[in-house]
Amino acid sequence: MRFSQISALALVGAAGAFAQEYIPADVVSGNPEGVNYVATLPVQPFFKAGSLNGNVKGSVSAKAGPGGVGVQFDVQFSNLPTEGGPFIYHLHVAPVPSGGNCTATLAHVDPFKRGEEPPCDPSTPALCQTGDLSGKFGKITSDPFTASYVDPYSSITEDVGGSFLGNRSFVFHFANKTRITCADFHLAPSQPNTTVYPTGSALPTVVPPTTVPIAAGNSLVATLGAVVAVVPVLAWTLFI
Ligand SMILES: *[C@@H]1O[C@H](CO)[C@@H](O)[C@H](O)[C@H]1NC(C)=O
Ligand SMILES: *[C@@H]1O[C@H](CO)[C@@H](O)[C@H](O)[C@H]1NC(C)=O
Ligand SMILES: *[C@@H]1O[C@H](CO)[C@@H](O)[C@H](O)[C@H]1NC(C)=O
Ligand SMILES: *[C@@H]1O[C@H](CO)[C@@H](O)[C@H](O)[C@H]1NC(C)=O
Ligand SMILES: [Cu+2]
Repeated sequence: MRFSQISALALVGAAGAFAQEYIPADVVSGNPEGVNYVATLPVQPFFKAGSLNGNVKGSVSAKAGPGGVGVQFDVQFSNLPTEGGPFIYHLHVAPVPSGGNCTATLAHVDPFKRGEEPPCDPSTPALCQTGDLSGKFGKITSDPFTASYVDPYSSITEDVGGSFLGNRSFVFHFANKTRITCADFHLAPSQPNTTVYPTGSALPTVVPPTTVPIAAGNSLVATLGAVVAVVPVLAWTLFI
């Protein structure tokens, strides 16, 4: 009896391990309209070496997704280091202590205990760490950089404790994960319910031709951006 019980448990365990490596994150509904959390980077960077000129400038803003499902993020960054990209950013578990120690923000928000490796596959975002925003929605490949997207797995209500971001922080990293700067989320004046973007989509921004490529690997992105920007101008010139 005991043997068969143990065998059954072992089988269930093995099947579980093979069938499902990760627990998919829950979609969060009931995020309240009119609640807006914003985290704005400080004037001084945490990582002071390298090619920084002052600090990276930018913010991550969070409000309810369409119908309260998920969180719409509006992110903007500029004044990036000229090397060490493409840069990544995540929601981190703990807030930033006074003094700005980004190490003390601890690990990524990961209520489903997925862990760091292998890296997030953006085609299966439910299996990524909920806080891995650049893993799911794109690394920072231009300066300035803006993006807007809805993450179904984030929360701005304390009822959903693990994925709640209001008492946490985000960290901005070099590609090699070294922490450059970080900021806490704070309640901000609510934003009107204006444009919402499709779940999981990035804002369709045209990269301005002045965009500076921030790493060799990104010159293609910058070139494509320039082409996208130039083609309509050519078309217009032919038209008039
Ligand atoms: C914003 O308004 C639209 C249209 O009225 C609605 O479909 C959407 O759910 C609203 N957004 C939120 C966050 O409630
Ligand atoms: C990460 O990259 C930055 C920029 O290139 C560099 O200054 C820093 O020393 C690197 N950190 C590690 C741990 O290699
Ligand atoms: C920053 O925080 C980490 C983790 O809490 C700690 O080990 C480290 O000593 C702190 N650094 C400074 C300069 O306080
Ligand atoms: C943030 O709030 C949530 C919900 O109340 C809680 O579960 C979590 O432990 C809090 N985290 C920190 C760092 O205070
Ligand atoms: Cu991080």
